[in-house]
Amino acid sequence: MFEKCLELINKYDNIVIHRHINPDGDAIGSQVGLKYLILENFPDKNVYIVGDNPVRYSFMDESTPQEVPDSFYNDALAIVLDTSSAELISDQRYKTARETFRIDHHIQSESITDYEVDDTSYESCCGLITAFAKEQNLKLTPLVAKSLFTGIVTDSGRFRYDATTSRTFDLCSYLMQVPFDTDSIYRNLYSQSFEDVLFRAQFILKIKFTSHNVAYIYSTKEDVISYNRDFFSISRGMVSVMADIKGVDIWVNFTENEKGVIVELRSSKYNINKIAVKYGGGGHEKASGATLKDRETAMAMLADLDKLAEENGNI
Ligand SMILES: [Mn+2]
Repeated sequence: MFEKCLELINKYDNIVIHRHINPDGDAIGSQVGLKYLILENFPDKNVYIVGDNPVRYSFMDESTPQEVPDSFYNDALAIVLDTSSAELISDQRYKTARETFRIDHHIQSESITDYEVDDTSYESCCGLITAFAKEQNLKLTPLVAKSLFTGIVTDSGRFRYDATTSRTFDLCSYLMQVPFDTDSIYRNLYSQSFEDVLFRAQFILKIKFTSHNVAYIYSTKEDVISYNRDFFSISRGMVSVMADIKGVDIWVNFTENEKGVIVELRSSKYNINKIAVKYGGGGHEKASGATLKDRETAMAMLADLDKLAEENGNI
């Protein structure tokens, strides 16, 4: 599956690894994991990682993005990880690389690189990088294994989402042949400041329900200013306060910004992706996002989600 990837890595001395903006554990884990996997097995290569700041995931080892001069791209391979959407790639200079390759597990909307491996049956991009290491018999290091394991853990919802399969555990078993501290990963993932606990509590109090039990939160532009937080920690960060409520199978977080209304949709049971796509968004079957033009469109989407819940028997 990864022959072309190996061929390209062999061919280029200069490699830049890109990921999506607002990186999550999988984006950072796959980026750092692949970088050190290449450096360990091809020690003469120059491999860099670029992108915006990892913020929430800055606890991950070696996650700080590097400075790469424009000229480096002239004779470089750019590898794009964990995104299927061109505008979500952090650092658009990937387009200036001699050749481009993409490894991803998202539903593909368009072809954006010269070559790619896109397999939506994987729980994470880190799972795919691990499969690459295993298939090509590459040597792992503790840093590589820890980075990839972190991405598998975060993107599988701690091994909880449907995408978690026996292969997920096979790949983790493979990574754990190398010693690394799993407890430190979980400590970093679960610990939160008291301020964050209070912030979540504020959102919990804002939860509303449609007649068929779709949970939602709507934050206006004014609300967003009053939170005094970065947008991402409000929009994607707070959707999870509605997870695990008994009787709620669909939940949505609407957050206004200058582009319109940013929506994060989740479901524990149903395919909400089709509704995200209907409104120009995308993502996964049970976790998708979209950007809507105004509150009215947001309410139309909420009505569609309510209908989906009704059709599936929610009272
Ligand atoms: Mn991912």
